[in-house]
Amino acid sequence: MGSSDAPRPASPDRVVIVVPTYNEALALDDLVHRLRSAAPEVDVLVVDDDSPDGTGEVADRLAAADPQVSVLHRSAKEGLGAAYLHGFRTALERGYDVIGEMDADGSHQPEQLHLLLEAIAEADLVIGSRWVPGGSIVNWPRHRELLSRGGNLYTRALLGIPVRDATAGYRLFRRSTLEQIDLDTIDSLGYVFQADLTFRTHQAGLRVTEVPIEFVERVHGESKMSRDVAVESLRRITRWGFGVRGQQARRALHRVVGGRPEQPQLPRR
Ligand SMILES: Nc1nc2c(ncn2[C@@H]2O[C@H](COP(=O)(O)OP(=O)(O)OP(=O)(O)O)[C@@H](O)[C@H]2O)c(=O)[nH]1
Ligand SMILES: [Mg+2]
Repeated sequence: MGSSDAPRPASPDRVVIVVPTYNEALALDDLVHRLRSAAPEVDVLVVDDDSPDGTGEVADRLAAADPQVSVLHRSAKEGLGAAYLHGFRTALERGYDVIGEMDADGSHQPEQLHLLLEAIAEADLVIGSRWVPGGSIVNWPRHRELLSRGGNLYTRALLGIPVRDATAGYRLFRRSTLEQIDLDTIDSLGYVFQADLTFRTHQAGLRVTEVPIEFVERVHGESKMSRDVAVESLRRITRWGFGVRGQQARRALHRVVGGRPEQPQLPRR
């Protein structure tokens, strides 16, 4: 069939999903094949931090076999946020309209990507959410569920953002969102990066939409979640929270002090 007979895509947007990897050799091949067959129009950019288990070579093999898959090799493990920043900058340079995030371990299911792609038409950031009605988790240990629910409750309350799963890592950003939130000033290198970007997007007055997803516990490999990662999150979110509260207090004070002239004036004689 000639290419002119092919159905035109519903949206002309060029989309890339950035997949950060550290020791995901057992999971990556399956994930990339699922992603490419679930959303054939979407490109994949793997960002590997020189994984000792050979993930980088798996990614190279996938890229050699498929022009829509490419790889960034970084020289050392510097955290999830650092890997995503590198991937986002490269995706922006390459001219993509929509830039996404997905874990390599199969927790985020490529077969649900269409839900996020549909929602990005009316949003600046779409989050695949575990904690909105219809969202779910499969085989996640109770302590991880409590950590995620508690962390999200804390984040929402402290930062005042109306997002149920601010720490989730299944997302789509419009390129304009990433251009607006100033990637150069982000220094959250660990998992708190996700909350940081949610907060910045909300602060910029942009539209954040959550769509329910099913989050599945990884089958292969090990979690990179650690005590240090959790402590970094707690520290930073608390600091930002006090920043927000300080701003609100200053604004309220300003309204009181600055509001005096607007008080009803006594008629002059
Ligand atoms: N490039 C890079 N990728 C990372 C780094 N840390 C984590 N990742 C990747 O980020 C994704 C999320 O990490 P996970 O360990 O699955 O974190 P998690 O989903 O919170 O933890 P589990 O639920 O236990 O799997 C995976 O694809 C990891 O391979 C890192 O320092 N560098
Ligand atoms: Mg995971």
